[in-house]
Formats: sequence, structure tokens, C-alpha cells
Amino acid sequence: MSYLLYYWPTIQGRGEFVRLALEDAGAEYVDVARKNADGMGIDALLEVMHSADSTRPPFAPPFLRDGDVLVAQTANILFYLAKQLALGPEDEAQRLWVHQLDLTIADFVVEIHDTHHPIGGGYYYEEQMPEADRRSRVFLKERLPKFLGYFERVLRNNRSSDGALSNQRICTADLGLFQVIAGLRYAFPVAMAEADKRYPRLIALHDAVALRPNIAAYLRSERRIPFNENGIFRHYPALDAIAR
Ligand SMILES: N[C@@H](CCC(=O)N[C@@H](CS)C(=O)NCC(=O)O)C(=O)O
Repeated sequence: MSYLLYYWPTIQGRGEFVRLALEDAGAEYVDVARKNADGMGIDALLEVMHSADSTRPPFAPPFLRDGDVLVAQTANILFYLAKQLALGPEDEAQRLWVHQLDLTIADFVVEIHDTHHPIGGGYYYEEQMPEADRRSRVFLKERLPKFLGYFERVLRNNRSSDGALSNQRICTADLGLFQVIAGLRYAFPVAMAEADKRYPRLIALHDAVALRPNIAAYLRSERRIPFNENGIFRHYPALDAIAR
């Protein structure tokens, strides 16, 4: 049976971290909100989320249904899928370590999002430009190097011969870091211009993931939604120019 992935249909967003895991493993899945058929589409997503008598409603997309299992929160979905799809280590301590990395990536994603929406998602970027400028300055100066420096150090100390993080099989955090690097290069090309010198292991990991056959095929397919200015990674030249 196919996994059912529920996520907004026009952006990569947090759903992309789940798509990458499913795609890398070659799993069958339906991207429910992007399908135009009975029981599919955004209405199906909203119905699961807002069902009045559900005992375990998801607060927000992405969420995933696998038969009787309904699981939300990106890192939690990845923790579930890692076991299902044999992605990453089997050992419990290592599984928790990868989960910890996925949660740290989730924290990073919040901060990346907040560069263009520091006041909140209820306002357009254009309504919070001065605050976005201020937030991006701090992000590019302090937070970006802190997060990327951390992951670079983790890679230095853990990297296996094939470039993956976990010393064993490729894991969800490898795929997540691929997505973060790809997204940051799209959003902040100026700030990321020297990334290959500062974070060579992270860039090598990104490149290795991009070459994995299932990922390469996915990136070429229409299933990969292009980065755009509605998602988490947005390219606003004014914010990136701060890095000059
Ligand atoms: N911590 C959650 C965050 C989920 C989240 O913020 N989802 C966004 C889309 S990427 C959303 O639709 N949020 C609606 C809301 O927060 O009201 C996760 O990592 O999955």
C-alpha cells in the first residue's frame, strides 16, 4: 500500500524533507494535496487536520498516513520512515542521534523561514521588510555560520567513507542537509558563495546526495517543485545583499 503524504501542493516546504526520504528509498507514495481526484486535493488535507472528533489530529502539515498510523511533525515522520524504509542506522543510540540531527535541522529551518517572516506568517514579506532586513543581518552574521559550522564539525567527526553522516547507511539527516544546502544556495547565493571553502564536507555531502540515482531522477522530475517565493527558502536579493 502507498504512503499518503499530506502537504501544501505548491511549495517544497517541510514536506520536501519527507519527499526526499520516500524518493531516496523508492517508496510508493501519493502526494495527496497535489492530486486531482476523488478524496484527494487540499480538501482531503484539511479534512484530516480539522476533523472535529479525531483523537490525534495533526496541528500542521506535513503529515503522513501509513494504514492506521497517522504521524505529523517533520522530524517525527522521518524517525518513523527511517525504520520503515531502512534509511540510516538500526542501532537505537544511532537512531536517536540521527533524530537529534533531524530536530536540529528543523530548528534551523524555522530560523531560515524567519529571515523573511520575522513578525509572523500572517503578514506578507512586503509588510515586514525592515524587520526582515534586521533579522537577516543577525541570521547571516551569527546563526548561519553557527548552524553550518556545527554540521560541518559533525561531518568531520562522523563521516563514513561514502560521505554519509551516520557511519552506516545514508540517513534522513543526510537528505535533510542536502535540502538545506540547496535551499540556502537558492535563497542566499551571495552569502553562500564561499560555502565550499568554509564548509567543504557539507557541500560534498550535498553533491553526493544529488548524485544518488533515485534522488537525481527525482530532482529531474516534475515531482520536485522548483524553489519559489512562497516557500521556506526564498530569494529576496535585498536580504542576501546584506552579506556583501
Ligand atoms: N514543527 C512542525 C512545523 C509544521 C509547520 O509549521 N507547517 C507549516 C507548513 S511548512 C504550516 O502549514 N503551518 C501552519 C501553522 O503553523 O498554522 C514540523 O516540523 O513539521
